[in-house]
Amino acid sequence: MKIGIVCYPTYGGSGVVATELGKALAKEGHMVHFITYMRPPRLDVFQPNVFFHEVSFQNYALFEYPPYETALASNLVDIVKYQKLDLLHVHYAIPHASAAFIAKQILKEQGIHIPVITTLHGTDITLVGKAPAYRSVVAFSINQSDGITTVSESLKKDTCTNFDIQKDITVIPNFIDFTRFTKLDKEHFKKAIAPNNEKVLIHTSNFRKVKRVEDTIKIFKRVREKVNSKLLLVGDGPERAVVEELARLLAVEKDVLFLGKQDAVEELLAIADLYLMPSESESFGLAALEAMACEVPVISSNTGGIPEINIEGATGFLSEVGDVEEMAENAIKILVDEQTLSKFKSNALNQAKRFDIQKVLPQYESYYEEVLASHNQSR
Ligand code: GMT
Repeated sequence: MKIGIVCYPTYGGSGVVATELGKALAKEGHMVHFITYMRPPRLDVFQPNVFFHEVSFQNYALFEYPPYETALASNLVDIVKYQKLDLLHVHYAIPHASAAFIAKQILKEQGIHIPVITTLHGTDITLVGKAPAYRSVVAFSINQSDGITTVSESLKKDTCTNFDIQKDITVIPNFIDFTRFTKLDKEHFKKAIAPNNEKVLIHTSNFRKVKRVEDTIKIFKRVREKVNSKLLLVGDGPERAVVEELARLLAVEKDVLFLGKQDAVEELLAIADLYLMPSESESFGLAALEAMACEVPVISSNTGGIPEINIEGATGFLSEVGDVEEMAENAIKILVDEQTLSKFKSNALNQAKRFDIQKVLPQYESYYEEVLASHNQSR
């Protein structure tokens, strides 16, 4: 199949999922064309069957805001036409689903019929998508898609609650590539970060408000009172300065390491004992799943799709959003006893195996075939 994948070229979850999916499809022999404004970070080495098209757009003095959606739609028209694509798979509704809709209409005028699949990832529905500024276009373009998937049951429910969706939504969960996310031996690294055998807590995110990174500091302060420990904060974003200030205010700054954006997250997860995800909302929580694949149990909030991956009392614990007291107590419960910790670690790995890319990839492939077949039939 010749597949066009549209995504954000960011470190964030939707871009990562789209890129890893495309690379895995290419390994299966599909021709995969990534279309976005910058090379996605995980598209870092040459791979056969993978192509990258940088969306070209021309700025003009009149444009206070460059019309990316128009440029993307125009680029899609050309790429579909000249690369003879069979299918467009867009990740994150805004503005990808509506740009794909425009491209599809233009192509139809030219006798080219291309089905569009939209995968919803979370904030495109739960946060920004339902805002009045975007709502009607988001609803329209989701409904105009030939196929709709969400990354969790929870996001499917949220989508149906927030929008009047007239089509079936298929849930295809996010996945893990175990050739990359697996427990590595990084003892030398562990010694550098935790020279006195401290336990290592970790959080990775884009430091947006929705991640509640401040809560990781509040949890850590309580944990450190009982357990000799360090906190690694990986990533960067708008909340970072506030979080750094809080670490100083709570006098834990010496044991909190801000590592910034990192490509090899698996090398950091290799030395971690516990992952913290206190998010306000999370459609899936891919970062927690990556941790679990590296044998790191998870202390999380019980919001959105997180309960579909983190199992209470087995792979970690879940608490109400903001209940840092309970999150800290649960973290201590896991960390104080080596036997308990090792049980949670192996449970985390076993649970992550359910989301092995080898199991999830065929679900996308058969969904593509199903959408293509019904699209061809309806013409
Ligand atoms: O979490 C973010 O801010 C990034 C966002 C994205 O769209 O890149 O992540 C969303 O998609 C991920 C991949 O499907 C999910 O694992 C995240 O849970 C989801 N984030 C939210 O729902 C807040």
